[in-house]
Amino acid sequence: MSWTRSISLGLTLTAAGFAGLVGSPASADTAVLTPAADGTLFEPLPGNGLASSGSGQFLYSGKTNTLKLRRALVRFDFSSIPAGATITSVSLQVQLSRAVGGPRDMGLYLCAAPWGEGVSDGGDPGGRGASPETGDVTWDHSVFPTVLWAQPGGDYLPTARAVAVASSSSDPVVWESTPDLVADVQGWLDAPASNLGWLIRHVDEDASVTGKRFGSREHKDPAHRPQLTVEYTAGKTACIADFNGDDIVNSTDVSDFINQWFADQIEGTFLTDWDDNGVVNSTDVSNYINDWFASPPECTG
Ligand SMILES: [Ca+2]
Ligand SMILES: [Ca+2]
Ligand SMILES: [Ca+2]
Repeated sequence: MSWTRSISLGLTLTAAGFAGLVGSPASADTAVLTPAADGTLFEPLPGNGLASSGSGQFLYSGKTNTLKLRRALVRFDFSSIPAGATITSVSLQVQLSRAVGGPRDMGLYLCAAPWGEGVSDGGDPGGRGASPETGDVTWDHSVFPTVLWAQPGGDYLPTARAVAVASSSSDPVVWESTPDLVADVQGWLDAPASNLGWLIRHVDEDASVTGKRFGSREHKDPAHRPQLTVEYTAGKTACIADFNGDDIVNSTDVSDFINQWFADQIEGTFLTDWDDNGVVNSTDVSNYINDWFASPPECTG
């Protein structure tokens, strides 16, 4: 058929006229997530037992006044973000509640092994942790008491994905979005089994007393819990405008779409309900045409 056709909406759809129908692009959404799991690696003093605080209110990074290191772990669940979404921005905030040693750079590092969270609770102030319980992380264990890290202190990749300054005792620490953080979350969304989370540690671990304490996901005040803000656009496959499924996007798809759109009106079907809102109307035509024009070269042959 010709796709110059006057339809009941009063629109005359011509090839040239489609350009005038271009409307809003795919909508942007934001998810604010608290961790699915978090904990601290407590470097033990010689002769002392291992410690953990899987369910305590606090996480730690830096060096204590006994000159032992602390490193934190956080992992998030991205199942609330639709599969196929495109991640556009990722930032993490934690809330400090104790700090020594002045401003320090804290980095996010990609964790390289699965790890657990048990019910140990170091309490408040909590900087020494508590005896580890089954499933906890320790300086030596990714899953106490059965699984060891390859390296004591945790397995992680050596380059920070983002760095933020941890300043005084009551400030938030905010890691602003970086391409690396966006890539991490995109990868975890696309392949959830690869999601091992981030390790948080001071960039300079040689400096003397530097310890920082911040809220865990178990903190009694939700405002003190880590918050990951993820911005994304809902996913559509690149060749979504291939309406007739012949692996090429061309004018036949437009005429087939318009034919089906009229058929939907007559038959009460919804095959052209392009925005999935339960109504077949002119918005679906303009949205389809948007997607048709947005088709990348690999879809149009
Ligand atoms: Ca925890
Ligand atoms: Ca096609
Ligand atoms: Ca619709």
